[in-house]
Amino acid sequence: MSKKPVILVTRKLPDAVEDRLKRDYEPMLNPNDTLYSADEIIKMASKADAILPCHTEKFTSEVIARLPDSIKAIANFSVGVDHVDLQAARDKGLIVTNTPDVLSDATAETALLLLLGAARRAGEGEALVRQQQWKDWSPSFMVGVQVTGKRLGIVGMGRVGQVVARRARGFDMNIHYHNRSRLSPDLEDGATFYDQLDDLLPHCEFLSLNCPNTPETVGLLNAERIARLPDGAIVINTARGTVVDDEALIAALKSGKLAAAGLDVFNNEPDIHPAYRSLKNTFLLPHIGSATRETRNAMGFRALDNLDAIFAGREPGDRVA
Ligand code: 8YV
Repeated sequence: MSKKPVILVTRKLPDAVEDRLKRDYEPMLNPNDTLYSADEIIKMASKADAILPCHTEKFTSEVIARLPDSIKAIANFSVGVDHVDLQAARDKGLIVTNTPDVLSDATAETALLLLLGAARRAGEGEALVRQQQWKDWSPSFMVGVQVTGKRLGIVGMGRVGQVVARRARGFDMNIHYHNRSRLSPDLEDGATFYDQLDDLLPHCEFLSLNCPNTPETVGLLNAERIARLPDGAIVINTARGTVVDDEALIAALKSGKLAAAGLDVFNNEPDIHPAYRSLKNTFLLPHIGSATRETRNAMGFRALDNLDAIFAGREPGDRVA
């Protein structure tokens, strides 16, 4: 019987995923879910044929260059691959895969949760109840922004953006979007397309960021772009923290230019800009976009489908490098 490939799994994965790993591979598991350093990964990788990491492990060009030749693939447990230097991986002949599709519903749910939570001041209200600071009711108490029928601008109308649009239509929201390319009429489903991001912004009572982290999107929501939003707009981010210029967003939340922001992703997670915590008009989540049982299982199985293909000599379905 030929030896099963050895897979270095950097984080604790759902039980069902680890069971399949044990059945089909020789996994090097991380039962305590320790966050490995690059040096530790490089050392452990010398015994492995592939790595199954999360976005918490950074595969910079330096790390990739130091990976042992035994490693054939990096099969990510994530759709975003901004933690991997794809060009360095290609140069080293590594196959890199991700897990698209399976987390679109969960991430869109989180976007809607942020949208509602930010608009209706859910974080602030929850803290009042929890800290026994809820003293009274009055017509002016905890008044927020109504969501129903408002205009929602979506930046990045890929898989997640399209589901956000569908769910938002349940609140009778009018969908406007900017994307690298215009969607076909059936996918667009009546949404208004803007070729230029700057032309979209003045229409956005709500703005949802759903674009990947690429050199083009770093700092995309900066002071100039925020100025183009209507006064009192609400910004939602389930994409990556890098898409936002923190100082500009914080200034706009402080001045009242923006009514609120709902954020699941941040620059420098988990050591986020402290001002986000002290502002009352932020609704904050700790990067839980894909954190449902169903989705985390599906992400793991998708990563394993990719590994199965790689070790069977087939082209993996989700190859990004
Ligand atoms: C995941 C994500 O939780 O898949 C992504 O790109 O941002 C998250 O939803 C995380 O990346 C898992 O590694």
